[in-house]
Formats: sequence, C-alpha cells, structure tokens
Amino acid sequence: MNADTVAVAATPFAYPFAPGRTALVVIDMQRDFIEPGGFGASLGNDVTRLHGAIGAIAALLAAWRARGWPIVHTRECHRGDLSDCPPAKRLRGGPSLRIGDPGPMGRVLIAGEPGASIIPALAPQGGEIVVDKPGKGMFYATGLHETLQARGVTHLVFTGVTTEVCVQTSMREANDRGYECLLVEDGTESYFPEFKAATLAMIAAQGAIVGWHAPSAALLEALVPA
Ligand code: TIU
Repeated sequence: MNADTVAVAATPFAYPFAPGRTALVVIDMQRDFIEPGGFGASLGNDVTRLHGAIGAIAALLAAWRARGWPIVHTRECHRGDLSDCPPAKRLRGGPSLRIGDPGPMGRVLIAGEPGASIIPALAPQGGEIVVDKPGKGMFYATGLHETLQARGVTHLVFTGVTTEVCVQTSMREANDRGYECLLVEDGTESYFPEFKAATLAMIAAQGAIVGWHAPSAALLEALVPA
C-alpha cells in the first residue's frame, strides 16, 4: 500500500483504495434494464433480478456525495436517428422490441426517452458526470478517459448492471487504461446469477488480472471520515 491509500478487505487481496482519486461508477441503472417493458425485458429477462443492487449503490452514492468525491453515471442509449447504433446491435437476435421501437417507456434505449433515464432512487445530482454510451463499455466513443484524467482519477469503484455485460466490459476497458478497479459484489447484478458469480471469479483470478471485488460493507468501513 502507498502512504496515500487505504486497504480494503477484498478478493483476491487487499484493494489499495485512494481517497479523493477514486470515482464511484454506476453503470446503466436505467429504467430500460430495471423496470418491466424496457430493453432488458424485451430480451426475455426477469428484470426483478436486478433490484438487489439498488440499496448498496444508494449507500455508496451517499458516502461519495458526503465527501465530494467524483461520481460517474452511465446510460446505454442511442441517438434518435440511430446513427450511433450499429445494425448488428439492433438486428441481432429476436427481441420483442428492438432498439428505437416505441414501447411502454418511450422508444427503447433512445436518449431522452423515459426508459433511458436512471431510476429515481439513484438519480444523478448536479456536478456528477453523466455519460451516454452507445456501446457496452463506458470508454468507447464517450471521451470519459479524458474527463477522468482531467479530474485526477486513478481508481474506479464499479457498480451497476449487468455484471457480465456492461459492467465487466467497462471494467476491462478501464483496466487496460491503467485504472485500479474494484467491483462491488452487492452493488452489481445480472439477469443470470451464474454469470455474476463467474464474472467475479474471472476478474480476480490470476492475481487480480482485471481487478478486485469486495462487499460494499468492506469498502464503507475503510472510508476516511466525511
Ligand atoms: N443484456 C444485458 O445483460 N445487458 C445489456 O444489454 N446492457 C448492460 O449491461 N447495461
């Protein structure tokens, strides 16, 4: 541990948390994935499986806000003209609604539509970074790396959905860019419990080849007082 880091009990070994230089990342906690009638449900998923992550994310948001530390919210969504949605993404599979189709929460996965908004319980506040991303990873076509570098961010704590799709892709992208990454076990969920378990195992394997994972309680315990 460096002098300016705090040890968080984590898997596969202690995570060197850097107070003030660590952004809390909340991936895609949007109505389109969490509520019935949206993109997640259109793919045939039981959206209630994702609800378990909300409490831990809310607690971490409160802790970060109390300390004035950087927060990133992402939203997977596309422009209304679909110019940033590759046909391969829109046409693959047999969803009941495709990206851009009108649904109960407006056009599916389109920026500005009700379904693309973040659920009210985790709504972003002023000054927090909000990134609309056309891909699964948060760095692809977003400029986020430059924004984080300008803020002096070196460490990222990941939460959100789904563990093995947008969260894992974003964490792998972050690892390649040199960030020290921690995934919060109870702050992420998947439509497939076995995929969540496999993701946690594979990121921490081989000496934290992608990063660490820990429960939110271990992280909150280690935070310096607000
Ligand atoms: N389908 C699925 O599990 N996830 C996504 O399509 N996007 C995100 O993970 N946000």
